[in-house]
Amino acid sequence: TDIELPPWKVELIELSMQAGILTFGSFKLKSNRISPYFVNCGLFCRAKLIRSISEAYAQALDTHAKQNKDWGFDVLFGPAYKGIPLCATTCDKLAGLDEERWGEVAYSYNRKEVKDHGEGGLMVGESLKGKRVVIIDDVITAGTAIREAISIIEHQGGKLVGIIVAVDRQEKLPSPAEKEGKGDDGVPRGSAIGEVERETGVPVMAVLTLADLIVGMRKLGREEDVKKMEEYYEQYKPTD
Ligand code: OMP
Repeated sequence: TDIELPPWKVELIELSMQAGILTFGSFKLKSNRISPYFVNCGLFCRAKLIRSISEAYAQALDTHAKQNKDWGFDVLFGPAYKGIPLCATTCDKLAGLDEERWGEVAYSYNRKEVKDHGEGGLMVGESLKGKRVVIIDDVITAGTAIREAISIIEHQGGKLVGIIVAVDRQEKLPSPAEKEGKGDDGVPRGSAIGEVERETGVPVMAVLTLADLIVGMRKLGREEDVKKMEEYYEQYKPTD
């Protein structure tokens, strides 16, 4: 974790801490792991916060496209609920960055309950059928939420070409016992992101990683929290 962080990352981490998006305590995760930190992207709900995070997503997507000339996408899919404001605001920022390249990109999201009147259906926004789709989501831990989003895209006839999240927690895949709530078996495993990349063959991009959060918190003088994050990382760090 000796990496130098660009100033915008330190600022984003500081803003997130002030807004309670990045919090410290004891949190039970979807994967049943108990974490000393939690990232609540639902709280990017104030003007300058949603602006910063959507700009960061847009920058990351634009940079990836510039570095991979044959890569691009038609639709940004934001899984309900937390992905919904993210896909809309990031689309807007993409057009602002480079209208020529991104002006025709669309967004789309799913409903949690299928609507049975009016236009009906599961999806809102651009159809995914035959389109190149990028998933935009909040946090990856074990990859469960992302897998659900991937299966929606498959059902809708879209072609997944990438995934972007705000935070990659850089954790190893859970063991079968862990999934049943029995705790970590201490066996080394690959990362959740690596596994998703192998399964899908598409890039998984992250605005921030746990390593970034650690460096940022250290810069902000929060040594106590840094220690807890490092201990947690030691327990769940992936082999890749
Ligand atoms: P996985 O499905 O295990 O990858 O966990 C990711 C999901 O867990 C996210 O989409 C969130 O709903 C939630 N989560 C957070 O929002 N922030 C965290 O710091 C950790 C989690 C989590 O439960 O792992």
